[in-house]
Amino acid sequence: MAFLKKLFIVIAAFTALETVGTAQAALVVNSESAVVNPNTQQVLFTIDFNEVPNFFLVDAYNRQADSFQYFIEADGELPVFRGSPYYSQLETIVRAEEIHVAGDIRVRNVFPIGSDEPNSGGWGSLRGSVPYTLNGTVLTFSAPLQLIGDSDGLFSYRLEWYEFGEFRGFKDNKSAITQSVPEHTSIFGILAFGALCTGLLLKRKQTLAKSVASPTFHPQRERGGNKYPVEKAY
Ligand SMILES: [Ca+2]
Repeated sequence: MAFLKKLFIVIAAFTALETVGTAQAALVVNSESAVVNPNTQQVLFTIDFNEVPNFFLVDAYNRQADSFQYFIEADGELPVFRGSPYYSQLETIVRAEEIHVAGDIRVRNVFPIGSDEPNSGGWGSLRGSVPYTLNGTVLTFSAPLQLIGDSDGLFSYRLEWYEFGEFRGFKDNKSAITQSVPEHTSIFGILAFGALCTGLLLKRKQTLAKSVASPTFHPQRERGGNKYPVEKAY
């Protein structure tokens, strides 16, 4: 029994160590999404990390402490890495690995691979860049659909994340589209409400005018049962 007790204590200690190690070691993406607004033609990317990422600390090889990349595939199919070479179906690379250079997220062409542009990470030429917002562990940024190489709002992607250039994990997903109310409908709604109000107002005015022109019998008034005391009328 004593042996078993010792064994349990050892196992418990290892488990505790492992838990602490996991919590402190690796960057993890808890959740993420890419939501397209068809009215604005913008994509809102959101990532919720397990800890506040550090994009400005770099090592001797100019690799960021934390970074991520999106691999965009405009046809909307999964997996995004298919065919030969594995990146042949991709349209765009979205790189957080270059945040430490100019403070923004860069959007690059896939081809030509091995471009010698500085900071490209071996991917193609620079197409554009977008700012991001970091609120605690939640990072968001918006990009025009056109900039990420899509036209209909339906695309698939792989999100990978890294620490000092070391691969830490990935998520494959597809874009979602917001169910927004078309603008013309809401304007129509406002106009319809306005017309209804005007109509009611006119009707009320007409009714008032009618009652002034031809007073009707009010038994309450005749009996002095008004809201106001009779004296006030004099
Ligand atoms: Ca598409």
